Amino acid sequence: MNPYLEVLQPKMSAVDFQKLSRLDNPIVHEFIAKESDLCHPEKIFICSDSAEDIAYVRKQAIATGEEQAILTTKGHTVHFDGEHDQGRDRQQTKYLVPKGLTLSKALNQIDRQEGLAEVRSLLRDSMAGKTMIVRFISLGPTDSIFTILGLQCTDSWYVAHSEDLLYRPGYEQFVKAGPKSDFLRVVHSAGKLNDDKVSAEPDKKRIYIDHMDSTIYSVNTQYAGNSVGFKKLAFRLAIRKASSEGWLAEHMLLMGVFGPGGRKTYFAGAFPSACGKTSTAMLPGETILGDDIAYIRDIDSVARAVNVESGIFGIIQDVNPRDDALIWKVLTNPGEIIFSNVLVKDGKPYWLGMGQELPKDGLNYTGAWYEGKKDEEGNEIPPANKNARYTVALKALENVDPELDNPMGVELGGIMYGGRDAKAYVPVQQSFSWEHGIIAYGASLETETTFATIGKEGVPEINMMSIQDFISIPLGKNVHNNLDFGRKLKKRPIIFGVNYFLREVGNGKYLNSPHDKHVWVKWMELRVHDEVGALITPTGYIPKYEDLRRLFKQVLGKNYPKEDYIKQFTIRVPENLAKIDRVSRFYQENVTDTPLELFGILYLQRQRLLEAKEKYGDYISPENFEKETGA
Ligand code: SPV
Ligand code: MN
Repeated sequence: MNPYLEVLQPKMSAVDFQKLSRLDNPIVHEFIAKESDLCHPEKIFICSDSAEDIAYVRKQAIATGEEQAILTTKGHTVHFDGEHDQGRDRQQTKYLVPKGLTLSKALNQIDRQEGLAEVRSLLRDSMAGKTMIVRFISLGPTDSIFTILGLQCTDSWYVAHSEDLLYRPGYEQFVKAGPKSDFLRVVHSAGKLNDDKVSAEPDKKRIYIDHMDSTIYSVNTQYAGNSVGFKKLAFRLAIRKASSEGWLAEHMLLMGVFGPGGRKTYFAGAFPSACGKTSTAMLPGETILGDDIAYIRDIDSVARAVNVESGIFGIIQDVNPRDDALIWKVLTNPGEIIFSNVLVKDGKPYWLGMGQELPKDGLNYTGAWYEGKKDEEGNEIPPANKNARYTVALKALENVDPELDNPMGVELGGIMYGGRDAKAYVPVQQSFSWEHGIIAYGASLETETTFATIGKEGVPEINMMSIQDFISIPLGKNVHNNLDFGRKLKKRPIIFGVNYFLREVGNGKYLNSPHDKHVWVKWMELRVHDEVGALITPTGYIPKYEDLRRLFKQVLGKNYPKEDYIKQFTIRVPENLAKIDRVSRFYQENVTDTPLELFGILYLQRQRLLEAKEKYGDYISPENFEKETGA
């Protein structure tokens, strides 16, 4: 027996010890022993992939009060996070950077020694009197070139339960892997809990990423975006790994879109948080593979992608039976679901924008809630948090794609980049080339801060490829990696830019309904197969009116007036020039290693805009643009 097993044995049952010993991997044993020594749990539970262990985690989440079984629908539970723990915490999420190494200054960082000392002191004895749950998971399908193994030590049964819904089990993968050190490690403690079983010391919340040791530390938080280490935290480590190994780890949805004759084309889509990613992935009649994180590899010169996860931690605000029929059905029927930060009244969960009146009182993330209740600053507390969420396994959805667990992934026909851009980009356009798409749509992605992160909402910002919050390599290197990845492919996915948030000049009204994205997706599918033409504008290829009119009818049963098309697809020269200025400035000021190509491609786009302006003025109706040859 190795010395680590020896120290661990007294903390666990004979059965758990047997499960741990079955892993022929002293590196795993050492990690658990080290973290146990630091956090001092009373007991350790080793969670294998067995149905029995998984049921036990679920049972404990309820028994300890982190989840409450107060919802009447079978399988539904509710979890609350603290008032100051309702989103990802950018301020307190930092990279540990060793002396002598630098990261782009746009990234939040702390000296590694200092950060380690701080977070480890916060973790010291954090699990006293509690059980440390050890979970093994597989990021990506199992037994695949995409597989990355992950090991988490946490004292939160809610976190362990969430992981069960969100990831593929990995215990047997660890058994198979033998003494391998190449796995991601996460240590999490919810810290001291108050009577409501909520992290009681939000001011001591820290989320630190140590890429030197492939380890993530998270303490004094329960919000899944901060505590489920395999989500956005492991993603940061994966981005580094991908960068050094020549593949891509992306904040992207994956979906199948049906074309004529039942053809299915797979798309990946990058959108910043709360910009329509999940609702795109769940379009009715299409298939869903994933809504958050994808790994993309070049396999035999073809871009193939997998969903890193196997479940959804989705925003519940605005989910209603009319706009989101599929997920509505899942959320209102029996099955395993964790609701978080919703309002509960008489055994029923309620959320903002659900299409019905909400009760005037109930239980929410602030405890007993009543209409007019105010927070410490005197602001009225909403019935449910805007960032209230549901956690569910993808297999609960009737349109889950059959290739979800294919170890080879799916072949990508297209990639979309979608921001929150009120002023400049048209609702959908296709890039002139891989490089143009990566730079003008991906690297130029702009959004506004939303409720998915703690802090002020509505602040405009660049969100490169929607991974600005998660990037862990120099920003310029990421642009370079993306350019390079496509260049090596024989068959490059077609790149599209989408924008669901364009507003009318003058009155500021949104120009599109949330349903319109279905039409854009169908248009993209046809473009991938070269089955519809397009108009050439300075910023990309845009749809022709006739094609959209036909698709609006076909997909949504709606008439699509020409005036709408013209408003939506008018090229706004001043706004587009201003966008190019902002993007160029961002890279000039923040990124020392920007590939020169970025400035070149933006320069050409500026020239095209200026030439068009010369001919047609500031606001150019799509009717002025020429058809692509052959269209
Ligand atoms: C996001 O905010 O992008 C999410 C949820 O997908 S979180 O887990 O908080 O990252
Ligand atoms: Mn996300």
